[in-house]
Amino acid sequence: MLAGFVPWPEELAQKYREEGYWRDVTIGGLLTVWADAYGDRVAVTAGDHRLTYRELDSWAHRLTGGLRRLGIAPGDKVVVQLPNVLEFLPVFFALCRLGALPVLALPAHREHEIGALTALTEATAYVIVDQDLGFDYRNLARQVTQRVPGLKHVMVAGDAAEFVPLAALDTPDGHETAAGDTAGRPTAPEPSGPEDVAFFLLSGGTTGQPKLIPRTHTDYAYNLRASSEVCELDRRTVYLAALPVAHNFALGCPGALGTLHAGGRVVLARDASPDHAFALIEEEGVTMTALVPPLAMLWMQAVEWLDDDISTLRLLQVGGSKLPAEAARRVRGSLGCQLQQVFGMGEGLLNYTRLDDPDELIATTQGRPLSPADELKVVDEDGREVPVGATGQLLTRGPYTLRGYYLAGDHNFTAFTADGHYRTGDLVRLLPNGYVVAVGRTKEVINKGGEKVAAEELENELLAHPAVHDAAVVPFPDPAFGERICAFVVVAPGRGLSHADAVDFLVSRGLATYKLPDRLERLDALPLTTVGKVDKRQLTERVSTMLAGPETAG
Ligand code: OOB
Repeated sequence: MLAGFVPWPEELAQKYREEGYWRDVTIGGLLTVWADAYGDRVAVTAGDHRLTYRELDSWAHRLTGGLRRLGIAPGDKVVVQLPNVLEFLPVFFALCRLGALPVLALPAHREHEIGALTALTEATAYVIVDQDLGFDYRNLARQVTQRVPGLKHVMVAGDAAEFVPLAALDTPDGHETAAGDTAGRPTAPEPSGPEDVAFFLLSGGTTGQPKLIPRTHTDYAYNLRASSEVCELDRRTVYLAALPVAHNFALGCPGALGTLHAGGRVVLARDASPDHAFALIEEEGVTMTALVPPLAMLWMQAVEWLDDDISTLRLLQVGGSKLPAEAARRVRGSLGCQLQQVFGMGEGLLNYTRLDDPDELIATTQGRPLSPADELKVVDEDGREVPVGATGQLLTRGPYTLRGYYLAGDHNFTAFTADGHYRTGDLVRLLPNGYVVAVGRTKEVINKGGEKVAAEELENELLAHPAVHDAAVVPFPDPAFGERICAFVVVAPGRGLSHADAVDFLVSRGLATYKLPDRLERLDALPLTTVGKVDKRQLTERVSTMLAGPETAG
């Protein structure tokens, strides 16, 4: 078993097997099953390119051989940073079949994040696209390879420059084909089994260090299968991946993989802008998609001025941060489709409103757990369960919720209870009907419209600036994003630091753009609580009051 992975205790594992949550499947094996079942149906489209299930399967198969010949071995960690391009799924499946472990980075990540991830996992390879949305990932790869000597291979979708083109790995291998079954697939068993780690998702994080979420074949297979069922996907489903498929929501909730499970078709969008997405909805007859709240609100405005026909859209999933009830109530009238609220996390637990729930329940709650085997507890600050309906921190465990972050022993000690419940850091109310209402957080993470920024990480980066003596990062309310980021800094005497200076500095440090502070406020000293900790509540109130002032309106 992978060192640094915390498995479920055998007693629970056995229950999950017996009750049918965990089946004898691997992620790579699922693709084989789907290719056999859905053959020549179109599985995925990206721009003008399309792949049938069979083509996807054989591309993944050829890549598995190519990656192996390049020297990628079972157990190797491979950072995959691909936007929604056609190569994403073949690369993902090929690595899983090889027993190498994809580490799914987001397209928005930069040198700071990729460097940290690569170092933490001791990744030997990195997969990128040449360029996307005006950003050249090959420059990023140059920086990362300089910084992390262990990174041996960089593979590129598109024009590879000095790196390895993915196309060069896409070559038939006579030996493997000869040993394979009639479809040309190898008959040799995959090196990694159903209960092994298949890949890593990135956590939104609570500290300065990145946290990796190990997902096993069988847990994720259940995640995508059960999600596909709850969302009632079938062969007619056309799923628009508008959010990055590297994120759990668009990958397996039910996302791209849940759609393939049902025999539907995945349409990969370059971005989630209404102009692009609406055109794709009309052209491809998209029936469902998933968005974060700011995008859902933007789409509801855009229908007023765009005249694409989006009438095929039946289901809009919204999650990642809280969707205000007023916005939720407008979805049907505005976009002409059903809303589903999703309260989920890369760590596992997913809550969905059900398609036949009454509209008010859908508008005012964040759904109920996906699985009958999900265990949820809401506790007060002392860890005692609160009465039904009262607010407290959500703790959870279940058949697809991690038991520990990868290689994070000390952190796991606080992030999990002794009996293996994950402390979500989310403040919720649990209603008598089992539905969850998201209320807030205990963790120091800013949720900017679904994008998670750990306060500590940004504070550490600000503290690296020579003029900064002290720094504290807090959220402030925003009508579109729910929250935005305010950095309070104490600068050395005689030194100045403008918002623009800070942003330039953070960008030069290679920080992802979504983590940049929206406001910077200077203070002579940070306020402290009676026990001497930075008083973040006071800072949050201070920025909210400043914003309520007449001169800062808008
Ligand atoms: C999704 O996953 P992550 O890992 O990026 O973020 C998880 C955190 C949750 O702990 C919670 O704080 C917040 O995001 N969150 C929500 C929410 N959905 C997620 N807060 C309020 N309302 C919601 N509906 O964000 C994610 C993963 C899978 C599916 C959907 C979202």
